[in-house]
Amino acid sequence: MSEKKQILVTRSSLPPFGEYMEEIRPIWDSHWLTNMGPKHRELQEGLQAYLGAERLELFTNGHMAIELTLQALELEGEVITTPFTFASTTHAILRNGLEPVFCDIEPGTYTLDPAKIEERITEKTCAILPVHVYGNFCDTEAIEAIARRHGLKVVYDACHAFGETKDGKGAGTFGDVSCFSFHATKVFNTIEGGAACFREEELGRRLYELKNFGIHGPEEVSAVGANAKMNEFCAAMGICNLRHVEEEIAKREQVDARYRKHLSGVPGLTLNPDQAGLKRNYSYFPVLFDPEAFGADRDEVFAALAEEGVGARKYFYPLTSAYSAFRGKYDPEETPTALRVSRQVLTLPMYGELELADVDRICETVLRCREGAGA
Ligand code: T4K
Repeated sequence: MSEKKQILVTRSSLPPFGEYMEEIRPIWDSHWLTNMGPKHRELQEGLQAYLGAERLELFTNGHMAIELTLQALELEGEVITTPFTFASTTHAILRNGLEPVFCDIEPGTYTLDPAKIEERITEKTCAILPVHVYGNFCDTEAIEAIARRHGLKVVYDACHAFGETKDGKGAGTFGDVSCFSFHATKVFNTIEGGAACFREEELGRRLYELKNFGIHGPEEVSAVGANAKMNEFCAAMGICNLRHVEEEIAKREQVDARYRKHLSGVPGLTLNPDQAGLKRNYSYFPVLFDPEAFGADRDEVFAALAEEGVGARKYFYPLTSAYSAFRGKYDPEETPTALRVSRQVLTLPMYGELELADVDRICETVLRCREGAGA
């Protein structure tokens, strides 16, 4: 009996081994391993240009970029946000002593629904924290108009939007701050890493200090910061991967097209939408399964794929508002669209090296789950 080939939801993209070795040689020679060294500075400049950001600070990961951004903005009170996201978004709010106020998402893009934001604003609201989930772009115009009307800050969780442009504008140019993740599972990785993109010089100074314990000078610590500095080996990985990222995105586009060839127009399946003016990065391939119309529910498809050695994932189930950590403090029923999407969504494997024949096999398994398909 032959062992089934295992396919996981993603696979880190890596540069050629020799290229990385060359990149880290100067680190060996200089013994300068971390604390904002030359590789850190080089990657910072490269990313600033690539993301179209006026200013950019690097961090150990996307989570610390968000958490320290909220701290640097000196926010107090309530933050309007989406529960349809990774733990990080909600945790960053709570770890700053702020209160998340969960707002529902749009059924088409799964991003924060601007029509539902204003009813959630109170005198305590200080900011909006939307997520460009799966690289689907938020309605930035509507969100930022609301923020202006009410004097609120906007911090985008852009952890899924690396390299995207909306109407020609880089994803790093929106809101007061846009935060990115460069985790191993992302389109672009620095092993672990992240960045915040922004315009204000003073904010940059605060972020720089907060990621280094709040150290202001050799004899002054002016804030309660953390240690969130990207090290030189991670920066070197980023420098290499940045040279290949367009190639990675182009390969993912082929994978996306192959999935669509098999799954578009199938009753009961909803694929990621087309968004006018958006240059995509193809970071995820989410599919919603409507059990009535498709004939099988998300969990049945998940199990069938697992049986075939395919590790699809339920990103993002459960909603963050339903986490046991919060002991029933929030009510997921208050965001019915997010709740439905979280129960129907499955993200299928997506990475540049994924073979198209494997995409065919994954789709065959998915389609075999339909009622009466003769599995
Ligand atoms: N905001 C949003 C919206 C996010 O999605 C995330 C992170 C953040 C904020 C915070 O950014 P970071 O602080 O993480 O930079 C993964 C990632 O750890 C996480 O970065 C990501 N979102 C989340 C959606 O997915 P897990 O627990 O599902 O990862 P794991 O270990 O199960 O890996 C998934 C698959 O990736 C594996 O099956 C195989 C592959 N893989 C994994 C690793 C660790 C590799 O190929 N290489 C690897 O090194 O969270």
